[in-house]
Amino acid sequence: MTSARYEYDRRHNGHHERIDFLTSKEKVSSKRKLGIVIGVLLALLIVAAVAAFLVWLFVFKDADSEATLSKQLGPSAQVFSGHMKLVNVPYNVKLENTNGKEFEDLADKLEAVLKENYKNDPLLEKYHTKSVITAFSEGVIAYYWSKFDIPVVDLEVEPEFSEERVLKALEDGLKEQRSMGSPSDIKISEVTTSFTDPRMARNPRARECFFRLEAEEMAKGFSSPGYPSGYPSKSRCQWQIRASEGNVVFVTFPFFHVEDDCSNDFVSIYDSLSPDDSQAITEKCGQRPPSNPLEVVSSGNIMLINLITDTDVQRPGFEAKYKAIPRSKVKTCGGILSETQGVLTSPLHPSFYPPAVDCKWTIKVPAGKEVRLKFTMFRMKEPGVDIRVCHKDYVEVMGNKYCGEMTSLDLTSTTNFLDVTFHSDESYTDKGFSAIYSAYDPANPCPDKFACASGICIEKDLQCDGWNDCGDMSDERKCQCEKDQFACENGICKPKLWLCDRVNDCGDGSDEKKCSCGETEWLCGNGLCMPQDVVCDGKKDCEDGSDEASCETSPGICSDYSFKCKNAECVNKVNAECDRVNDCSDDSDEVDCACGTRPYKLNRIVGGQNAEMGEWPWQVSLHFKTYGHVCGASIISERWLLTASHCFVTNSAENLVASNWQTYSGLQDQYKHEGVQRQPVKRIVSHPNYNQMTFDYDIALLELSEPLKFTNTIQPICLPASSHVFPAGMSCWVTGWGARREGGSKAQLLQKAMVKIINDTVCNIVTEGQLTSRMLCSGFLAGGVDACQGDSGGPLVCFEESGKWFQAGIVSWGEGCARRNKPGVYSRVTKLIDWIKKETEN
Ligand code: 4AZ
Repeated sequence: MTSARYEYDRRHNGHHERIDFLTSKEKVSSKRKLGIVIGVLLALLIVAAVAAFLVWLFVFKDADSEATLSKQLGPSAQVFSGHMKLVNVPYNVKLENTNGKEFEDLADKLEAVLKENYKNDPLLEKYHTKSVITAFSEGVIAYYWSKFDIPVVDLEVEPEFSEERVLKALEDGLKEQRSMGSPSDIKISEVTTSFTDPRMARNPRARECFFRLEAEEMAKGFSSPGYPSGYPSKSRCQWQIRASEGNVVFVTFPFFHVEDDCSNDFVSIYDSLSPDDSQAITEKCGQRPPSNPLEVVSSGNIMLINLITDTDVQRPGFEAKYKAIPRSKVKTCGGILSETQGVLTSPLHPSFYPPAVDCKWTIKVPAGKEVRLKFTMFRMKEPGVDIRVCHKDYVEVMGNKYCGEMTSLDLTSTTNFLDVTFHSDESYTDKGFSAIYSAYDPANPCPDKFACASGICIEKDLQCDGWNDCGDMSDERKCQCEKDQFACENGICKPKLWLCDRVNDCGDGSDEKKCSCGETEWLCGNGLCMPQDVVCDGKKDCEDGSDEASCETSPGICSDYSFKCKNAECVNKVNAECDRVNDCSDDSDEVDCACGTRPYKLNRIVGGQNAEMGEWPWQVSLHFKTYGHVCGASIISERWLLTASHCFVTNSAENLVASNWQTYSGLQDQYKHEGVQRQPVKRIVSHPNYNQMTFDYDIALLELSEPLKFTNTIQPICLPASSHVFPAGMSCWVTGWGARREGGSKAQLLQKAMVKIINDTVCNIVTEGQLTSRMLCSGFLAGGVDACQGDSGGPLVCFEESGKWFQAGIVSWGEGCARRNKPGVYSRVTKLIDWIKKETEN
């Protein structure tokens, strides 16, 4: 500050001096005249120097900095690849051997033809540096790539490179060859070209990490280099796979683990022998669970697999199995289906369907009946496709095209015929679809059931229960609302308890409309109105703290809803901990934040409730003696698990003996223990205030004998600060191997369910006053979704905007499971966090 002011004054003084000098002209002595001449000369000199400086600054310096910027960008490589059809060359299997003389001779000639053809375009000729023939296949088809290197100084020409331009030069070459005769003895009838990632361009004659494989009926295998210890960084590997004519190539990857970020490392698969974008089947990275292997198939008898690794991050890589399967098995699809019910799937489902396939099924049911078609799985995702248009791969039913990913699709015909067509184009394929169809009587479409407008049938008691069971709301219209129900404006009935709970239960917002407070009032989460000035006054006025939850920082004021930093500072920001922003001056809000993420690549099971491998990596199964799974728990650190006290404090003293328990982390299927870490319990720490009668303080900690090793499927959950707010209406998830219905048996596969946080007033009413401040309700008052016996101790987790999962609750109790107006009750972690911290520190 001081030095800045000093400089300002100095400049001002100098300025004044110059003004004085130029304005004192009245009486000029000869001595002065000389002084003036010298002064003017000096001034001219200064002006010239300033001008020279400005010229340098704006002309030369700019040019300099531009050159520096360009140097940072580096030269550009444009690569195009495709294939050429040769007409007068007989096919010889020896051409498949990239090291043989036959390959070399023909490749050399074609590489020269390509070079010649680029002379048709001065731009292409100037920058063309290399063309390489990578393979031949029957036809005769030659696969090539061409590279154009643009030096830094010419980077502005880069946008002029296009597929059309390259194709035109090559086609002009074909025309010349027709009119004037080819300079070589080779005739080309057809050529394609497509932009290609320069990293794919490799010369098969340089043998390093290049493989030619012959697919046969019996499956054979190959794996990425260094598998399973880890592939080398900066790998460029290629596998050319061929099958004999009349077959297609099928490849499955029983193990697949490549770096998560596809822009670094990836595997790309082509329905061609050149890495031609327009023939790409798929591009994948990340890790895949064995239950969801990548399985691809070619449309012809060739396939190219590329592995590109760029960074130093090394993953195990992949293991692949390949075989030839008769084309007739893949391409024969569709037909007439005349049974009254049946199944239809995309070719090879659930493997990826092949590129370039068309199928048509005609479902024909007895006259007078109609067809109901229900898709149980639908995944036809492709980059750059607008799912409203579906211009690439699609399923077409009754004039409508479907593509992308859908969780449910139910269709009904208007006659006793229904045509279903499936189309896949040359590029990008996916898992396809599976659908079931059945005939129904339009006069009585749903015997003993309710018929939705869409034609599907649902159980009768789902009608007018406040839930959109049909998917088109037809089960919730024209309902006579019960006494304890509220009539939404759209005609749906919802429980009165749901009025003004900040959740749009009606779907049209009418249940939340008439609860607005006056203009000068604030609406609390429980529906009560408070004067506006209670908001952000540092005091909790609403029962749910909503008046203090979303305040901007007001330094110095500490309320129950402030995050308390280690240095005793307060941050008045909602959910400041682990939100990837340093709010405390000592950064203590962002320590211990390696939690709440799931690194495993996921694949959703449509319509199901089975969790996937790695989806809930903090979930633990607690096994008691020989009884198997008894309770759930969550990982909160390498050594500590969080669970419910009622799993241990029972009428039997045995439950409190640590050695009677085993913990299973990384588990999804109770019978599959691959990648699972089994750990005995060293110590059970149950909350001293746990009350067996009321379930108050239903929380316990398990100390493990050995620390867990975190992996993609074993990760800790984030614990919320005591100030963390999980507002009513928030969607959270509960997971466990508990019973799938009240009184039912335990699940073999980990189950997941989305439940909503319920406001405390409603929760207290529905639990008949049994709620304490250490409890919270989550679920649906309509019932149907809930935790159940065996889920106890497991986590209720919520995804925060920061991109992390936080544990809001511990499954504790409830009246039965999934009953109407009887939501699940959970131990409230925010109220118990201080105890957790105290017990687990050091
Ligand atoms: C139990 O017995 C249990 N519906 C857990 C949760 C719920 C009910 C019972 C909540 O472990």
